[in-house]
Amino acid sequence: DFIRRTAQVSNAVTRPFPNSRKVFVQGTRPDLRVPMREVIQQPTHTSTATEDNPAITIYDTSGPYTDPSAEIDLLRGLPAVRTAWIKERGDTSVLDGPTSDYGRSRAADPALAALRFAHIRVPRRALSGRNVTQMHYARRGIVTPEMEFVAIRENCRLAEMRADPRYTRLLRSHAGEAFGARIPDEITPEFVRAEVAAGRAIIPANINHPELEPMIIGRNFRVKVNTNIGNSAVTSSIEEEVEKLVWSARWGGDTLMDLSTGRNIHETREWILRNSPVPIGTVPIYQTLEKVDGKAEELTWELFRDTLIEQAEQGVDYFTIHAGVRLPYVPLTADRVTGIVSRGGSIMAKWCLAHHRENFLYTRFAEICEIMKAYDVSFSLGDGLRPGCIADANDRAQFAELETLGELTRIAWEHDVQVMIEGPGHVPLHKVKENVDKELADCYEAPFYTLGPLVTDIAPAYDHITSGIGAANIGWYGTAMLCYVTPKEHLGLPNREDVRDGIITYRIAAHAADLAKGFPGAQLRDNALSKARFEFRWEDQFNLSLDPERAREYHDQTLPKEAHKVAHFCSMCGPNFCSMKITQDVRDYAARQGLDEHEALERGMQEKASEFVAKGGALYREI
Ligand code: IRN
Ligand code: FE2
Repeated sequence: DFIRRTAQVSNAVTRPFPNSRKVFVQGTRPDLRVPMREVIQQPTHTSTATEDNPAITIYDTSGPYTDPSAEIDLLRGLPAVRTAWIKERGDTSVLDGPTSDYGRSRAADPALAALRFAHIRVPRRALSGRNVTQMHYARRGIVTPEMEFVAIRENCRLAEMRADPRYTRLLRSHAGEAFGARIPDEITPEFVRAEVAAGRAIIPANINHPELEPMIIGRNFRVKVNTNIGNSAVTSSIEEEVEKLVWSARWGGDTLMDLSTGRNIHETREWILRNSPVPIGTVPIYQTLEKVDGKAEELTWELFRDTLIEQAEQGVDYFTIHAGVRLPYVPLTADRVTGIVSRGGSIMAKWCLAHHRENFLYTRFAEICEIMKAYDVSFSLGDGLRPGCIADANDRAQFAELETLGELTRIAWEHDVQVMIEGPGHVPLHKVKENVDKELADCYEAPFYTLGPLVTDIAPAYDHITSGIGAANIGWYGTAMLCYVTPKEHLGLPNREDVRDGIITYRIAAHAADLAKGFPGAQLRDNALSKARFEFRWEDQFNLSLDPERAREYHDQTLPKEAHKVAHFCSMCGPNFCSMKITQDVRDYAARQGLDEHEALERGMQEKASEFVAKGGALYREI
């Protein structure tokens, strides 16, 4: 009954983007098709001519949900686009449910047995002694389909556009300042392989998440955005969880962490994974804590290990593991204003203190690596001692942990396990760069993944903004992925609109960083949108924006009529005082009079000035 009700996600989260269509760029094999979104533009009409504007291709995280031709049935899950790639490598075996070593939790869970995904998906693991990580292949010189996929995806048809004269002016761009990042002019599959082999980038892609559209996290690629979802004791059903995933991917979440706790945690995760085109991360210590009824001191390595295997087998792509919270570092937090603010960090600190023993995640780290490499789960090494306020930023506790994360990175890489490093938190703007520099040095350039940081503590209800400022800066300096923060941070559970505000804020930060770094082709969308704005192509201005729906909505609050969508003004300055209209008038005037544009501008401005005075000189007017 429950299952039947949730077979489809609602139109509220899948409604198509205006004037957009899904396009696929074909790779070297027929089953390698990289989805992108193309925004169709309208022609420019001037007094003298009509000019066509070319379509703009946009990096697309939304998966099949925005493809009107895709048949989506949540009961079946998304098409498993990677299955053939994984099978062909010949290094995995199929797990046969309850009889497998790793199947204990599945067998013990009657609710899971009722799930209908079993008929379409059989979990796999590496054949004994084999390693199935993208890093392992990369280091042996193998370019996997996943690597080719992300190369095509990062480029977003840049080579095609460079060869097409209609894009020449739109491709103009500033050189960036990349702080030691080395971004090539075009991303090749071989470049992807080399970056993954060096540990500078990761492709989170569990062999049991074949529904995934691969993406890459590294500072020589586009800056990515992670979103978080979770249920809580008081809210959320499973169908709401899947809708949250679709919602997150729609607005541009590149990855998603399922931070659910409580009842149905395993089933919730299964539904999310089977229906997710983006990599899914979790913090396995949360579920382990549930298994001991919330008593941190009762956690054991064995329980944690079983939880890791359970989740790895389901297809989780990356695990936050707080292995750097070492016993001797806990006292370093004693003088802090806000102590330990990480959930996972505080759980492990409590365990360490209760037993007065070293963190078992640290002492068992090599054993954890054995599990990670059997499924290709990436590490997201947790920042359990991140600063929770401006006063605690960059303190000894934070940096001691970071140094340990570097030591653990080395161990993971000995196992060819992919690693990224989690970072803060709350940091004043002038201390942000030091975080990146230290992370790159101490963790051997493993990708950095930060939560904001918030650059001030004084704006609860606006912490998407306080953190978005830190995120744009830290992304520019070299952080590879930004963990979003919603306006409800520190206050409560975000609702759907909060999530949207958080994601859009972080897409702004990530794009600002890409522009500043000079990522090839990043400026195209800015150029196209600005040209549309200048030419009063309102529809194109909305459609090219990060949130076309809200842009249109705000415009329509004052100028709702269809006719206004071609009007050469908006309600900010009104019809007579629009600077862009004046400039265009001047250009037309110059063309007609055979004048130089500067002379015409002088004359035109004078005319407008008299017009302004004649009309009473009011700057704000009702329209
Ligand atoms: C990201 C960077 N630093 C922390 N994060 C995210 O914070 C992490 O990936 C996870 O989604 C969330 C909660 O982590 P704690 O509070 O358990 O450390
Ligand atoms: Fe905080």
